[in-house]
Amino acid sequence: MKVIADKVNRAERISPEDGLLLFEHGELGFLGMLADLVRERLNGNKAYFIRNFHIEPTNICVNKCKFCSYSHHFSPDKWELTREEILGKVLAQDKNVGEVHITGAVHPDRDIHYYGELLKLIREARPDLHIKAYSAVELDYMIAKAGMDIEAGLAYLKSCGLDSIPGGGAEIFDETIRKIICGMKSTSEAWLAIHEAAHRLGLPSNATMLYGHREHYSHRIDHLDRLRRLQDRTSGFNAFIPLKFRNTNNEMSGITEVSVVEDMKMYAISRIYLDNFPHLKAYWPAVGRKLARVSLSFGVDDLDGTINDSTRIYSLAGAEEQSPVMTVSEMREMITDAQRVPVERDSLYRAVN
Ligand code: V47
Ligand code: SF4
Repeated sequence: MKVIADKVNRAERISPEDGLLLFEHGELGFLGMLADLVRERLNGNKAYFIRNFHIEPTNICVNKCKFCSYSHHFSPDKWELTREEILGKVLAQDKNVGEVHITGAVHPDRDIHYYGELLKLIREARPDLHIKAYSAVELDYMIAKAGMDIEAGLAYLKSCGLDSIPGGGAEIFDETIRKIICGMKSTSEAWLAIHEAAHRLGLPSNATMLYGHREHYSHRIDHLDRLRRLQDRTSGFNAFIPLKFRNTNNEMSGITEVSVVEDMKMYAISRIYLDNFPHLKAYWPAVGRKLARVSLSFGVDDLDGTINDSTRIYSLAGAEEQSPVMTVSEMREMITDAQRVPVERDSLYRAVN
């Protein structure tokens, strides 16, 4: 532990073995202290938030992930928004809302041209809005369906208005566990290749990890390590977002959710391990606002956004926030309460206002 602390102090990279040791034997206060050091080195006293909203176009899905409470396989209804409904959601937003995050299920009948036209429609309605859209899993399906290669597909979507890619669909890269919990989904290799291609085209992205289910600590380190190696090559990731598995209303409901201590360990070790990721995000609709507040002391510097009650992925899976909305003053208050300076950001982490 002393050797690892010395490395972190000297801003030296820790090894996979060090990371595993931290998971297995690191005491929470010690991990928090090291993570705080890394966070402060990268982000000073700032903690970020953004005014954003989500659009979830459909819950009709070709896949059947066992942890999913959102898709039509586990919901009483099957639905898809029309273009008019999507446009209505965009037009309903205040002009200070700077980002839309679009992600949903993998619809069997929608192809890349449908999603490209959607981007154009949104771009025309709000030329200033940053469009962060389509997880690598959605992209993989729509690009393959069009018979395009990854680079051509992404370049087409970029030309329609795509600005960046969200981090969903990464789940857990270890192939054995991935097969058990979401065997039908795009492979880990495909997820990584799509993000790498996006970075080459100048589209930044985020990365996530679903933790607290069937995986072992070694699988978490393997996941972090594959991301760290990709980021070494491209520097295209903005943020890493650990996503705690929530067990309501899905095929994995028999698995007990991990403790808050485990959540904070996950944040802290992610911050220490991913020394080349500028930001660590706590997605408050998934963990609840109390835990998001605590996470600011375990390496987190970004609380995502105001959301405006526009996502159901987590409320359906049992998260505390059933109608997630956070006002700008609540964001500021939460951050100030943690002795940080609140910074309203745009999608590229530039301060606004
Ligand atoms: O990939 C689904 C996760 C992800 C459950 O890029 C679940 O800024 C826990 O990726 N328990 C989609 N997690 C959401 C996502 C995301 C969220 C916020 C910000 C960003 C960003 C990306 O949600 C899926 C999956 O890992 N998920 N079901 C569940 N039961
Ligand atoms: Fe479909 Fe995504 Fe749910 Fe998997 S997690 S079943 S890809 S909506």
